[in-house]
Amino acid sequence: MENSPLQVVTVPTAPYPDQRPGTDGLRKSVCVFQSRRNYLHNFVQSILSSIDLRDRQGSTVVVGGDGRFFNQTAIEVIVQMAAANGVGRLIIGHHGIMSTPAISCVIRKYKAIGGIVLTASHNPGGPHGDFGIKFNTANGGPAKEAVSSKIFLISRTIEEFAICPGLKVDLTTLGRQTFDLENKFKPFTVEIVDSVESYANLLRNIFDFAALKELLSGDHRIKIRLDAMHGVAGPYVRKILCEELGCPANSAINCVPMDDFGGQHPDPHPTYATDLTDSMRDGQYDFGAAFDADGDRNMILGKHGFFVTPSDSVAVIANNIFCIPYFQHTGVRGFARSMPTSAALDRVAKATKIELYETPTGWKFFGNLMDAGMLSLCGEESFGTGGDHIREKDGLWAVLAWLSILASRRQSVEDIVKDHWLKYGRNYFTRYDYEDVDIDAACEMMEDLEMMIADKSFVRQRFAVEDKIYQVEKADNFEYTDPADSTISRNQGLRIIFSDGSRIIYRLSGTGRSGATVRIYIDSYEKELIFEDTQVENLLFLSVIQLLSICITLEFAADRSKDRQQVCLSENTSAWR
Ligand code: G16
Repeated sequence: MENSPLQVVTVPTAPYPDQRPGTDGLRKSVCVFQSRRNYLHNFVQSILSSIDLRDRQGSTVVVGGDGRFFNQTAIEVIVQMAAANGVGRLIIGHHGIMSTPAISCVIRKYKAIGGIVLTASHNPGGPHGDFGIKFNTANGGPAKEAVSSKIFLISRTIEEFAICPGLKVDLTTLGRQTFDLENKFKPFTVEIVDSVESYANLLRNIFDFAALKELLSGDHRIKIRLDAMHGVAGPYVRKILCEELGCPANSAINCVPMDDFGGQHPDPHPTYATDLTDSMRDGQYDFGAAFDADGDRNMILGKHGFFVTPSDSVAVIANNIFCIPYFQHTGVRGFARSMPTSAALDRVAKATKIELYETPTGWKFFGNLMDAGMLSLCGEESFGTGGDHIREKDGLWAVLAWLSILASRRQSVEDIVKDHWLKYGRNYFTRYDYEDVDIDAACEMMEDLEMMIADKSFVRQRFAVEDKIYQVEKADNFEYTDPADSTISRNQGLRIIFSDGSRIIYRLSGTGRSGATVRIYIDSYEKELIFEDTQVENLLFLSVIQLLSICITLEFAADRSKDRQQVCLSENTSAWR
C-alpha cells in the first residue's frame, strides 16, 4: 500500500465527432490516438461513463491487448482512469498482453463487469499502423449495439475526464498491487495475471487432450505448422500445442509477439500468411493454421496448402461436432453464421435438424444467442469460428476443433472437405474489397443500388451470362430481429438472392480505419461435383465469375457518376476464394 493517497483530478476536454464504435470497437491509425489531444482519454471516459455508477463502483474490469504499438501507453492511461472512476479492481494480462479469446475467458472466470480490449485485429501495427479499443460486457463478448451507441453519444458531448496521474502500475510482475486513492472509493487493486494458464484450462475441459497428444506426438503422429504472425497467439500456441500436446518446437512459427508484428500484416489469409503457405506447399506438413494479431481469427490449411474457406470450415466442424467432447456433454443448441457467410452451414443444419440463425456481421449477435442458450457453434466468412465456451471467436479453439476431427476420422483435411462437398454440394464463395473509397460516394452507390433492387420489377429479372441464367428471387436490405430479445438491426447489407440459392451481397465494412470499404460477397452453390478433372473444377468456379459479372453490371447501372465508378473499381481491390 502506498503511504500518501494518490490524487484524483478532473481534466477539461472537448469532444471528437468520430468516435463511433464500428463492427468491433473504435479503430484508427496510431497517429490519430497520438496526435489528437485526449483522443484516447475521451473514449476511455466514454466507456467508463456508459457503465452505471452503482455497477462501476468497486467493480472488476479486465484489460489486455494484442501487444501492438501504443498498447502499453494505452494501458497506463486506462489504469489511471479506471481508478479515478471508481473501478475497484483491474485484472491485466502479463506485460499488458492477452488474446481476445483469453480476455473473454478471464472476464467470465472472474465475473468482471466487462473488459477493455486493445486491438485492431488483423490490421498492421507499429507507429504507422493501426490501434483499436473496444468494450466487452459481463458476458465476455463485444458490447451490443445499444451499449456502443451510448458510448458514442457520451463521446459527442464529453467535457471532462477523471484521472489519477500519479498511479503507476508494474505490468511485468505477476500478482497483486494495491493503491490508496484520495477519493471516497476503497483501495484500488491491480492484478497482473498469466492468462495463458486460465485459457489453457478452459480448452482442457473442452477437448480430449490425450487424443490430441496421441495425434500430434504418438507413433502415427501428423506434422503440423502453426503461424502466430508475431501476434499474441504465440505464447498460447507454445504452451498448449508444444509444451502440452507434444508438437516439436518448429511446429510453431512467428510466436514472439512484436509491437509491429515484424512489419507484416497479421492477417491469417492466403495473401498475407505467406510464411505458412510457402512452408506448406511441398507437402511436409499435414495441417497448417495461422492466427491474427489478437488470436481470434484463424485460417485452416491441409497438406500442400489446401485452403479451407472459413465458411466451409464452420460447416465441416458442424458436421463433425461430436468429435469434440464438450458438445457430447452440452448437446447442440443451434448453429449460426453471419449473413454474408456462405450457406454451407445451412445445409448441415437442415440435414441434422438443428436450428440455423442468420445474423448481421459482428460477433456480438452470436453472443446474445449464446446467452439465451440458443446457439452452440458459429462462424463468419471473415475467418472467425467459435463455440459457446466464450463470447468471442477463438482461433486456437478452431484449430483444436479441426485436430479433434482429424484425430477421430484419421483422414486428411482435403479428404474430409471433399467428402463434405460430396455429401452436401459445394458453396463457392468469394469476397471483393474496395478499400479507402470516398465515404459519400460509397454511401450514394449503396443508396442507388438499394433503390434499384427495391423496384418491384427487379425481382424475377433474369441475367444471362454465357449459357447460364440467373433469376432474381428476392432482393432486400437485410434486417435482423434478434430471436432472443427482439432487438431490430436494420441496414445490414444489400442482398440479391437468385432462384438457385446463389447470392450477391453488398455491404459497407464497419472496421475500416479511413474512408469506406465496400465489400461484395458472392456465394454460388453447385450440387454435383467432379474432382478428378481440375478443368471441371475450374469450370464450376466459373459460376462465381458469372455472378461477378452480374454484380459489375449492377454496379454500373447503380452508378451515375463515371468518376465514382473508377474510384470503386481501381483502388486496393483484393479478392480471395
Ligand atoms: C470483426 C468482427 C467480426 C466481423 C469482422 C469484419 O472482426 O468481430 O464479427 O466479421 O470484424 O467486419 P467488417 O466486414 O465490418 O469489416 P475482427 O477480427 O476484425 O475484430
